[in-house]
Amino acid sequence: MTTAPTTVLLVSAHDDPAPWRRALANHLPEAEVRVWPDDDLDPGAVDVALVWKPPPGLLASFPNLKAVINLGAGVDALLGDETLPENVALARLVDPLLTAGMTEYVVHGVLHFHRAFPAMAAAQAARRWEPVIAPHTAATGVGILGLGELGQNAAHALVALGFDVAGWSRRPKTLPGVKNFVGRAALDDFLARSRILVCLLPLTADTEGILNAGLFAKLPPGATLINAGRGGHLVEEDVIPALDAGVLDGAMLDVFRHEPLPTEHPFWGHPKIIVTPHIASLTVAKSAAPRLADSIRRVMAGKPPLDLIDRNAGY
Ligand code: NDP
Ligand code: OXD
Repeated sequence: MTTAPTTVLLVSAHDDPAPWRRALANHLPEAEVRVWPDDDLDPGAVDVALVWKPPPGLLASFPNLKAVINLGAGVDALLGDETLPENVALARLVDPLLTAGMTEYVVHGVLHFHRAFPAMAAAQAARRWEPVIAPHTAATGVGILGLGELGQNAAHALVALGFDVAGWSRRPKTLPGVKNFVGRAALDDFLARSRILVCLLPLTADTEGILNAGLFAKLPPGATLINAGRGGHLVEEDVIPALDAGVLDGAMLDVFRHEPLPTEHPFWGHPKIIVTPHIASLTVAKSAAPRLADSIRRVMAGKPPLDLIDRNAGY
């Protein structure tokens, strides 16, 4: 008896399909990989969709779809599709290189602010020899909003550098060297000790707009902000007034409400804002494929995929 191959459909206008085809051929040779749009595709054949920002409504058109796996960690765009079938399991991506890349970005940003590189760049521009002596890392409180896959790894690297690291999450965590603050009730205490605040939250109804003037005022004066979560976390209009008032002393921003950030946006030219174009970390097909293959095999065996999304929590 011959069994039909697993049909995996790749849906992404942002990804080159070639590395995905190669990586899936290596790690999931039993699958037939199709790339959307595909005029010859039988919608009933699709077992699993691998997606990044799929067009709303598309996934509902595959009647035998068993699982959708998001090709990024953030699932806000996927969950925005109100037609997503209820009976289809949704999962997100966990990829060792995606995690490592985010840790590099966060460590770079934290060291940049901790070692006062913005002040030294300003001194250089004015040809002033002005040493700035940074405190020891142990005297600098770093607070990470979101202690998931990415937040935990970044926290671990910052602990290794000696920083005084705390993390905020919904459920309690025990992580070596990291003080854990749980839920809204603990947020103010967490903020009060966060000289450098890093946002690695998912964008959900609970976290939208969390980075706002009220929150900045609860940080130590002159704190700095690194946002690599989502643009929707930040109330953009609150940033420059907080910098002008000295409430914040700098911001490194990777994600924005409108991407690409419009050329006329005031963030581009502000001396205390570093803009990066949503590159804090990227999915790498070759490193993501082994776990995706395990996950797809689980689905085909009737089990839930790895890294399931909780639709109610929104991540
Ligand atoms: P995870 O789902 O692993 O972790 C999310 C963390 O946020 C968890 O610790 C969770 O708490 C916490 N959290 C969620 N909601 C709340 C809340 N209401 N209050 C307190 N804590 C909350 O996600 P990842 O770490 O994999 O990714 C995080 C985000 O990073 C993504 O959603 C995406 O938006 C962003 N990202 C950005 C990239 C970039 O290049 N800029 C690249 C990749 C991701 P708990 O542990 O208790 O569930
Ligand atoms: C992600 C991203 O969520 O790239 O993975 O932003």
